[in-house]
Amino acid sequence: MSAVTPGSVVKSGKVLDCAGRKLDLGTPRVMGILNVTPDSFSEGGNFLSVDKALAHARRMVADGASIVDVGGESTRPGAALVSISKEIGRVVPVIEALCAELPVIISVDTSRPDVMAAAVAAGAGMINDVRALLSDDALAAAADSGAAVCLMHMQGNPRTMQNNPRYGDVVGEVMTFLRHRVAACVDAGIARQRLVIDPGFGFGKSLAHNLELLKRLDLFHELQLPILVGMSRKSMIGRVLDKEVGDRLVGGIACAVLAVWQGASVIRTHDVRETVEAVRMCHAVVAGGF
Ligand code: 7PJ
Repeated sequence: MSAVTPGSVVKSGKVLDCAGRKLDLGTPRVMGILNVTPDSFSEGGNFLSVDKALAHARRMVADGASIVDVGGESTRPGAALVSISKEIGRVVPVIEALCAELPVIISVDTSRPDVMAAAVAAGAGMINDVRALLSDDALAAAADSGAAVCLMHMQGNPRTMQNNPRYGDVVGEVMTFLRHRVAACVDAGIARQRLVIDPGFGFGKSLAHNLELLKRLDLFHELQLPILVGMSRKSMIGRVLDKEVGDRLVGGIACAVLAVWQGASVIRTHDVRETVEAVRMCHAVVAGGF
């Protein structure tokens, strides 16, 4: 821990522009995961109806989530492909209902330009794209939307990414990728105040790669953008602790704390209540002032 400067969070204290709404990232925020897919790996099929999705989102907001991330296409290896209209049909009614009721930022987890546009028209303030706007027309759709964008790193594609991930220097290569995507966004007219970066834990990374990225997360401040991380219930925790997906909460909290300690601004999680508590405790130490 000696290489880590606890004050680093102050460097990335920023306000994120989410289609005109401002999200203050001066304190780290928790993004709650709302899957509206029948096949996502840890909560498969639980929140398929709008009412169930709403109830779960209400719970996450009451527990302290500042962002709710709505996903209609599973990125799990081997997951079935969903048509664009099916994805829109899943996420838009949920986003409309959430925006009408909840005082938080709604994010859409998608790589498809038509879904981005429909979701932002329905009230979403953030686009969370695991493909970092590399799909055809995604850059322009995101730029036009005015929404904030989370740019995530992935090596390969979801179907094959875990087959044999390879890097010379994982931190350097992920950072180079994100630097190029940030530049592409700025060139396309997306202001830096709308951008968040994410190393993409588990997306084309071995256990060793994931652990190194977490250990060196503070290096990503070089890009001078807020950092989002998603490690909740992922296999990096299962592998270290030898735990099944339903039994990874404590490991996930440890990862969240290590990320906030190094200045992460947003923690994406299934376990909002516990993560909010851990993040607040960690931030109290990081921010000082006592
Ligand atoms: C991530 C994500 C992540 C961002 C998923 C899962 C797999 N979006 N979407 N970062 N992971 N930004 O939730 O386990 O790590 S889907």
